[in-house]
Amino acid sequence: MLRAILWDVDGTLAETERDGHRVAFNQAFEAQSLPWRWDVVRYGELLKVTGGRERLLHDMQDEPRAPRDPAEREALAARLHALKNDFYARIVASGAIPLRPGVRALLDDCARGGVRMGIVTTTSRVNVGALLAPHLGADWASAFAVIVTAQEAPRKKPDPQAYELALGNLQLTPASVLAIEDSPAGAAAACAAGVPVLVTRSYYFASEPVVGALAVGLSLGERAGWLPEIGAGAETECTRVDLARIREWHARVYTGN
Ligand code: XBP
Ligand code: MG
Repeated sequence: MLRAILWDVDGTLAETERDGHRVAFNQAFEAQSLPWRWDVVRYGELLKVTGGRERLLHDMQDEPRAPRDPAEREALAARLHALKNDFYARIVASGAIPLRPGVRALLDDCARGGVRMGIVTTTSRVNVGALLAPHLGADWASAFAVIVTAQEAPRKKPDPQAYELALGNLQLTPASVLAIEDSPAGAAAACAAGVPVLVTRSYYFASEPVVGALAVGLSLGERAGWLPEIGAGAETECTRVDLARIREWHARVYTGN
C-alpha cells in the first residue's frame, strides 16, 4: 500500500533550472566581474553534474581563466554558489516560477487521502523554501513529513543517500513509498534505494533515456503521453494524473504487472 510520496524539487515541482538557477549563476558571474556565462544549451550539458557547487568546479576544469590553485578554485566556487543562491531566492520570491501543472492538485490529493509527503532534493533547504513559500505559503514545510536536502545528504543524486535518509526518517519500507523525479540521476537515486519512481520529464531531460521507472510521462497535469499508457476506459473524468492513478501504478510494485 502507498504510504508516502517523495518529491524531487528542481525540474519536478517546478521548472527551476533554465530560468532560475541558470540565470542566477550568470548573475553571480557578473557580480564577480567574471566573463563566464552559461547559455541554455551549455547549462543542459552541465546538469549532468548534480549540485551547483560541484557544477561550478566541473566547469572550471575546462576554463583557462579559472584559478590554478585548488584551494583558490574551491573558494571561488563556494563564493559563486552562495551568491547564486541569493540571486535565485530573489528570482523565485515573486512566484515567477510556477509549480508544474498537476503538482498542486496532487499535493492536495495526498493531504486529503492521508498519503504523507516528503521532499528529497540535492538543493538546499533555503532554496526549497524560497521556491515553495510563494506558492504554498510561509507554512509550506508543514505539508511535508520529511525534508531531506543537500545539508542532510551531502552525497548528491544518483547516490541513494537522500532517499535512504527519508525512508529512515519516515520509518517506511522502500516499496511502500513512491518517488517523483524528472531526471535520470534522480530516478537512479530512487532506484538505488529500492524506491519505485515516476518520472515527469522536464525541459532539460525531455528525451534522455530513463531506466527502471514505474512510469514516464510529460506532466502530472495531463494523462496523454504516459508510458505505460493510461487506459481510455478510465472510470473517472479526471484529465490529470491524480492520486487514484498513482495508487494503481504503485500497486504494480506488489503484483509485478
Ligand atoms: C537539482 C540539482 C541542483 C540544482 C541547483 O536538484 O542538481 O544542483 O541544479 O541547486 P534536485 P544547488 O533535482 O534533486 O532538486 O545550487 O543548491 O545545488
Ligand atoms: Mg530534479
